[in-house]
Amino acid sequence: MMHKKFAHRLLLQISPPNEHIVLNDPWRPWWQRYQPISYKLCSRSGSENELRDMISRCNKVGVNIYVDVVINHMCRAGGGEGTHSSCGSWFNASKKDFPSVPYSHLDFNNYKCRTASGNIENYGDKYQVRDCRLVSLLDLALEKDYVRSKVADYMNSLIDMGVAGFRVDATKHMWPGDLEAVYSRLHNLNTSWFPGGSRSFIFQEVIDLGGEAISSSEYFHLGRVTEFKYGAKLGTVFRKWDNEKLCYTKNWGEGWGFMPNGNALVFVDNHDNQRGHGAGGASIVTFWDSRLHKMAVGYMLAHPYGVTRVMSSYRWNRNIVNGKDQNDWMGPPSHGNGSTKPVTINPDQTCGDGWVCEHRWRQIKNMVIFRNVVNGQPQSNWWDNQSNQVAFGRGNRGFIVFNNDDWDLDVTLSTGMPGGTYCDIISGQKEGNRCTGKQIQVGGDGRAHFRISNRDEDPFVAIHAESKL
Ligand code: LAG
Ligand code: CA
Repeated sequence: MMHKKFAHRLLLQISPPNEHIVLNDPWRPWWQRYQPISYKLCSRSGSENELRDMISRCNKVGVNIYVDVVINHMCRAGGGEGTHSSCGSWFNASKKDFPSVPYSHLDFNNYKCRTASGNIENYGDKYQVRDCRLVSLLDLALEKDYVRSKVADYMNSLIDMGVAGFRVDATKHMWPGDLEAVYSRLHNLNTSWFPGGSRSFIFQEVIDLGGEAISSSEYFHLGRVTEFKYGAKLGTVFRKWDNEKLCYTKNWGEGWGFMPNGNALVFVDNHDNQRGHGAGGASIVTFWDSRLHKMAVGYMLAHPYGVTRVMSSYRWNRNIVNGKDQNDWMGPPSHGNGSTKPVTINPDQTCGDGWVCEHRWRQIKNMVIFRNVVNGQPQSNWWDNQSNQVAFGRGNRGFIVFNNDDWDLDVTLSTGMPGGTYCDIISGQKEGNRCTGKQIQVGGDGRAHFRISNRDEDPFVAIHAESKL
């Protein structure tokens, strides 16, 4: 039997844990971790032993680890020669020599790429996108059995340590057949933590907003795929840009032209688009707009579409000039030697020292529990005011109400929930036999009265089966 504490299963994606380049200009940007030097497990986050220790401590408390694997490329073509790397491995970027893997110039897509610069110049040409260099990064020849075996060995070393799966970086830039060959070599998950025969959960990063040569669907048979339209559209809706209204999300999901529910990995923001990298643009809602962010993440977690991912961030000196953040490169809170500082936890359980930890915000943490409590239930009892006030349930297990209008919400709704007194999990939660925030009375007929001021700290209310007194 599952221990109660484990009933709410949590998944955790970590930054690339392998050896990466170390850069001085700009100083230790976060994106140095997307420039591999080898598959040794030491990064600015720590050593192999520290990684192993984290994986086993997390697995013990029901938090499974998913690793961001950068397997399309190594460091930048002009990345120099020397030991400016996180484990101190020597490399020579201009000779394409990475002896700690080892990879030599034979392991890269050299003349296979037909552009003059050797870089991707036209996203309308799928050969360029797969065989040329993404932003000058040395492109691996994944068609080679040798390269496939090195990549699979790296992923297997992580599986054997106890990780549960992978976020595959830059998937669009790799041929589906090459990925299939790599995935087919992966071990089953470690039976110290997972049932025998378990396979990795794989989600692949493909930016497909439409209008390019490569479509997300080319990767559906290999694993889940990121749906970048989701956060871009949800941000537009919550910001009320382009005349969008929350009531238009009645058919949210496939009805909005997103990929099939069973293929999608969805998120409000990610490490790229929260700072203007990647895709999504200005509509993306991040912790910098915390009130909207809590609402958008709440909406995502309440809605049945997709497998959901919550972002957890650090703060940086954001400095937007003409729409571009001049400090979009700034890395996490770091020591003088560039290693990442530990996350400090305040007495109230929030994070300190520059760590934002959205996943610890009460509203977001409680909505993750909501999602688990309503798991498997269909969307039900939709209501809207033809503007930005909407409500919906998940069978008889949960109900949520949003007020993103500039006036109060005051309405009686059918919730589908059994009668009783429920604690709102946004303004507070259930503690013992009382609510620390608002209480919602559901009548024997399933109807309940909701009042949400547009000036509330968080203008939404959510109740679920386990928040009942
Ligand atoms: C990804 N997904 O496909 C990651 O989500 C994204 O964070 C990675 O880019 C990218 N693919 C490559 O793994 C990040 C930064 C880039 C950065 C790159 C390499 O968003 O800005 O490029 O990592 O570190 C940087 C400079 C470029 C330069 C390149 C090589 O911004 O101008 O050409 O380094 O020097
Ligand atoms: Ca490639």
